[in-house]
Amino acid sequence: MGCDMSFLSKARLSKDGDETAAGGEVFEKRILLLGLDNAGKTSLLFHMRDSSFKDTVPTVGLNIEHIQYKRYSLTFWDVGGQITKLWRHYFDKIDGVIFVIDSTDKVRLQKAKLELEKLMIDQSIGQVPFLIMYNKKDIADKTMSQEDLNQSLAVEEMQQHRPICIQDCSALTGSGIWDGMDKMINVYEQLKSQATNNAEILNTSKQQAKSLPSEPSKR
Ligand SMILES: Nc1nc2c(ncn2[C@@H]2O[C@H](COP(=O)(O)OP(=O)(O)OP(=O)(O)O)[C@@H](O)[C@H]2O)c(=O)[nH]1
Ligand SMILES: [Mg+2]
Repeated sequence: MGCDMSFLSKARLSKDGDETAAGGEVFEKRILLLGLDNAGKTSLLFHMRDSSFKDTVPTVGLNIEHIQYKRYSLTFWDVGGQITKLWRHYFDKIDGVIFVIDSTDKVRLQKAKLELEKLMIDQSIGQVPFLIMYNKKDIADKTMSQEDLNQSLAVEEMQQHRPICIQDCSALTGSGIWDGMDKMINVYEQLKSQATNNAEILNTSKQQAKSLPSEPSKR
């Protein structure tokens, strides 16, 4: 499943467009990493940072990492999954959410769904894109298929509320991690080109308005 782009007209635009020393534009995004404890959020973050798998301990509080990827300066906020009530403290001014699911954990899938649903309808998060990462895909004999996971989580229904991308991945092997980020970045690129188009349309209509005679011509 790719990304449903129908939300584009509703999504908010973030503060883009700082210049780098080299003259290219850099786009800053603040992304929250959420999901139940043991889902693999910190492992994914460390793999993005170091390109290798690192041992983790359960996160108490949060980890923050800045990662440069393509034209994007990404700040990830990895919040511990044990006390989900604390997540709301980090909802302000975010540009996206990565929700990590342990694809081998059938028992807690419904709990993960409940937490995800709460986020989907939370007004304070805004219309930012969500990327759902089905992690631990390397555990071949235990992982649920993407189709089954989408169905159990009712992803299609959730897509009515906000933009959602889906990605299988493994923080152990690294597979799928950057494919997921590319999907998220693709959404940002679409939002950007939509904003440019809107600005051009506004500009053209302003110019057309200026070129109209201010008073009707008298014969
Ligand atoms: N096989 C496998 N194990 C993984 C993967 N990702 C994480 N793990 C393991 O799952 C456990 C939990 O990983 P963490 O990254 O600490 O999970 P977390 O979501 O940050 O958990 P909290 O900090 O408690 O919220 C650790 O033992 C990891 O080594 C994966 O893709 N494959
Ligand atoms: Mg953690």
